[in-house]
Amino acid sequence: MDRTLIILKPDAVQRGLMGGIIQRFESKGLATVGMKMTMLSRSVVEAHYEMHREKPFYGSLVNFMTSGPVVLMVLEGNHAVDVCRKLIGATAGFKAEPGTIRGDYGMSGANNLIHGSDSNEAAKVEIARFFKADELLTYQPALQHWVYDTSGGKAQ
Ligand code: D4T
Repeated sequence: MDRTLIILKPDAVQRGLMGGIIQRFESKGLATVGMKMTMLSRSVVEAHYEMHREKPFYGSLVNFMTSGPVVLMVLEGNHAVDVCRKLIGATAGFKAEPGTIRGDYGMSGANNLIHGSDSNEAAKVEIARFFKADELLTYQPALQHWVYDTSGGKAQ
């Protein structure tokens, strides 16, 4: 099974969209193996968005991400990274397709509600950045054999 890091950004928390967003991941069949609400420090946000350091929006992005509480989640499932990126939609709310989280809930290219890792490699780094090993839980989701075909001994 693959894992991905999700951040419900400060606008999602302030707008009361946490439940609606989390519901989509649960309904899809992803398992939540880690979740916590916190305020991010500037240093951790700067590390997370290091690849954008030279971009004109970097300063406002760091300010935005540290402006209020966020929810950090680790979701698990087959192809979790790609599945979540599809559910999340294009970066800017005004471009994202209806039916996606950003397409349904957002208008902005900056206040875009949610982050999802963009590769398995990035997910590993990001999960380690935001979660200690003992904050990630291993358990058997009760409905897993209905979400997947597990008849061959593997979830497919
Ligand atoms: P994140 O990383 O937040 O999931 O967003 P994306 O993966 O979809 O998009 P990104 O890395 O290109 O952008 C990171 C972050 O920067 C903000 N942003 C982006 C912005 O404020 N202005 C911009 O012009 C762009 C491109 C939004 C998301």
